[in-house]
Amino acid sequence: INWQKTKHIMVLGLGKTGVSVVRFLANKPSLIADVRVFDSRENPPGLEDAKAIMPGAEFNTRRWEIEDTLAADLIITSPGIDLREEPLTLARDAGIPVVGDIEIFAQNVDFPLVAVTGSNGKSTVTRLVEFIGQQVGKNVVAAGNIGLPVLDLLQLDNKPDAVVLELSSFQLELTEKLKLKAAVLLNISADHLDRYNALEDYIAAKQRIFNNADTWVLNRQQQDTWPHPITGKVVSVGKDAHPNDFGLLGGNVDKSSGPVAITYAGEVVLRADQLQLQGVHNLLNAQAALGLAVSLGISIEDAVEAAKNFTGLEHRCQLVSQESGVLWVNDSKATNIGATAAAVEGLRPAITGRLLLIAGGDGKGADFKELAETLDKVDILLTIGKDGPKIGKLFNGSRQVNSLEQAVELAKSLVQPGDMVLLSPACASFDQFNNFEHRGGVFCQAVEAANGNSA
Ligand code: UMA
Ligand code: ADP
Repeated sequence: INWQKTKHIMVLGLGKTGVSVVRFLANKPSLIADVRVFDSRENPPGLEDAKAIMPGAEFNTRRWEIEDTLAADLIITSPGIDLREEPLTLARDAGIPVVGDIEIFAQNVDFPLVAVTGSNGKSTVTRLVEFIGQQVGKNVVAAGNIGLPVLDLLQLDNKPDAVVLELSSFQLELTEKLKLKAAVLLNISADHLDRYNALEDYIAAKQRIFNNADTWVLNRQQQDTWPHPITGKVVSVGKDAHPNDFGLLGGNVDKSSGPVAITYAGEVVLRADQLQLQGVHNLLNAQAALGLAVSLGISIEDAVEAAKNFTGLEHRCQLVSQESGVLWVNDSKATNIGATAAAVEGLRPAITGRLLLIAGGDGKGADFKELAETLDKVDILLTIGKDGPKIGKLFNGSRQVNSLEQAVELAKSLVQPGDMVLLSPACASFDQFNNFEHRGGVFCQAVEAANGNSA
């Protein structure tokens, strides 16, 4: 980006990203450009903040048109905006640079970076790397899709020793110069298909994370997502044993018992019961986090010791009650099929009784047939929300209920000691809730009420 020659900047979106972009521009001494900000909502969340930060900018609460984009000589867009829309494709065809916040950050940052992408597990791995870094006394900060806009890192008084970026496919679509010490693509399962013409486009966006990465952390069980050619130093993770890289020892993932330990270079480094996270998928997440921590110069021994103290994140396979011997698990963050498959398969070995699954919501265009195999491991299915019936069709005897509270009440009447009730919706929440946190919160309250009422 040549800021000296940029005269007309257009900022698209006024959520967290848009506000951080405006803040960055307001703090840029050499900026000569006028700034026009757009959000198609009447009352975008960041409007007042952005106005206070940059009173001289022009703020528009309307849809941007072709005339607007073609009048700009730099367009800075938010990840929620679809790059396939005409005003943007025409601008790009006309040679007008369209960038995101991550690319601007990449061109201005001078501290070490590692990054995490994948359909599922990003936040868990990102927070675990941050946690490991902090436990060994480094000032490591997590940013990006996890919530802290990356450009705000450039304004910090205390420069971080390293940053862990959680990156979505949307953010990766526009990165060119993102230099990373290490990057991981955890897994790919169908998601966000409303934003891509084909699954291949979604995978290609995720693979861009490796373009300028020294170390590539790759999943051995998902080789169809490996970029070609491989030009970085590979550190692989996987469910199987491996003589040189990360692997798992023992257990039978598809049968009754889970794996017992994480290995590195053929040696056991962490037993499954030393980690406070549930499920086989979290053993993979831990491998990836250890791989990234090592690339930041942390010893594997120190990283493993730190990882033992990590308690995991809310709404991700979080055990919320064991009242009367029934396990109630909140996995509200499972917003796609892959996450629900991982939860069911990863938790199944821990259950002595039956598994009751609550699923449904907004499927974002997913084809639920891919969930059929997972549903074979479920004993009782209750569905909720807009696309609940689509999931229900795949399961004999499933029941659609009107609300999550009703699902919990019904579940309570059906379960007995040894059973697990798992909220893992395989869908986004916005048909019935503000966000996944709201959905998880409603579940937890309903579980408490149901168990309280019965006492
Ligand atoms: N907007 C429009 N028109 C549109 C789309 C959006 O005007 O067609 C406006 C919205 O009104 C909004 C603004 O654009 O006010 C910005 O929207 P945004 O959706 O890009 O949201 P931000 O608040 O900037 O948050 C983004 C990420 N959001 C998305 O990718 C959708 C946040 O990830 C991220 O934490 C934040 O930047 C900081 O980097 C959230 C997310 O849902 C958690 N991510 C997806 C996911 O994890 O599945 C990818
Ligand atoms: P993301 O940030 O990618 O959405 P999270 O760590 O928040 O990832 O987890 C999201 C959901 O995906 C949770 O429901 C969790 O149970 C599931 N999950 C976590 N790690 C994995 C993994 N490695 N493979 C598949 N599913 C996973």
